[in-house]
Amino acid sequence: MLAGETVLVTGASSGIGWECAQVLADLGVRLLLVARRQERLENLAQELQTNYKIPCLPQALDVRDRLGVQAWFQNLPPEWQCIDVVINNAGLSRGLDKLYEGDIDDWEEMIDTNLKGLLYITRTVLPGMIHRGRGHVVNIGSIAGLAAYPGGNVYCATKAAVRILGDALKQDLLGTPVRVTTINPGLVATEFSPVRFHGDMERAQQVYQGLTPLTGRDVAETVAFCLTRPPHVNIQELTLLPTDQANALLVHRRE
Ligand code: NDP
Ligand code: 8X3
Repeated sequence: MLAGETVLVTGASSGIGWECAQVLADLGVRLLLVARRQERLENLAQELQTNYKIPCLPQALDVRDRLGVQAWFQNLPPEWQCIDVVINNAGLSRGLDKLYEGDIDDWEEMIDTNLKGLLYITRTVLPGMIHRGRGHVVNIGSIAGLAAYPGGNVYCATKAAVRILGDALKQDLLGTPVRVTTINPGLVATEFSPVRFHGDMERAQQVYQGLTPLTGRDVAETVAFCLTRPPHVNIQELTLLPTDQANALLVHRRE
């Protein structure tokens, strides 16, 4: 169903984005892979081209760079400009401080990446989708967008904004065949926690201690499920949690 379509994955150098690339490559799509770490993208592209014989274009891009996003799109080779699917996955959290003690640089980074970056990418690729009468926007939200947790403040706010933007975009697209899906994962074992804690691996590992988190592959397979529904079916929002997690605040840890 998806074979031959051009799929843009942001944040493809790690975690959920990296797994989305793997799962979608297996479905025979053409992959446009972006993130800041070019070498990782090139290794991934090479692996996918070899294993799945699909076209891949790895490109370094910082989604926070508004003009950079525009220039990136304008300079895409013509055969890559008709993007059928975008997976807005690039994102991060920084810190777990109380709001009144928070590092404002951390806030800027989260807002600029999770919110503004997602908007820049979406604004850039959507007109073509509408013009061609086909397309699907998948936004990776979070359980953190459904309810806040202590210290989650700005990260949770960015993910709540992703949900509302998905809802708003669906309304703006009504009457077009372009679909919009927001996926809200709970705890997923990726580089997310090491990034949140600025490389403090001990603290990062504590997040998943005593429970079985989701894997990036679990989320990627869910993305693939949403993308492969028939054209009249739009999964608007989907939350997936580890069995050991009930909500953003409540998890079950074994001794
Ligand atoms: P990772 O840290 O493993 O991956 C994050 C990806 O985002 C990397 O590829 C990173 O690449 C990319 N990225 C970060 N900043 C930028 C930027 N400015 N421009 C381009 N790419 C960027 O974490 P996850 O895979 O877990 O995170 C993916 C998404 O899933 C995020 O939006 C996150 O909020 C969300 N999420 C994660 C959950 C979890 O528990 N892990 C749960 C719910 C949602 P690079 O550094 O090379 O730029
Ligand atoms: C990532 C999941 O609960 O750490 O969005 O915020 S959580």
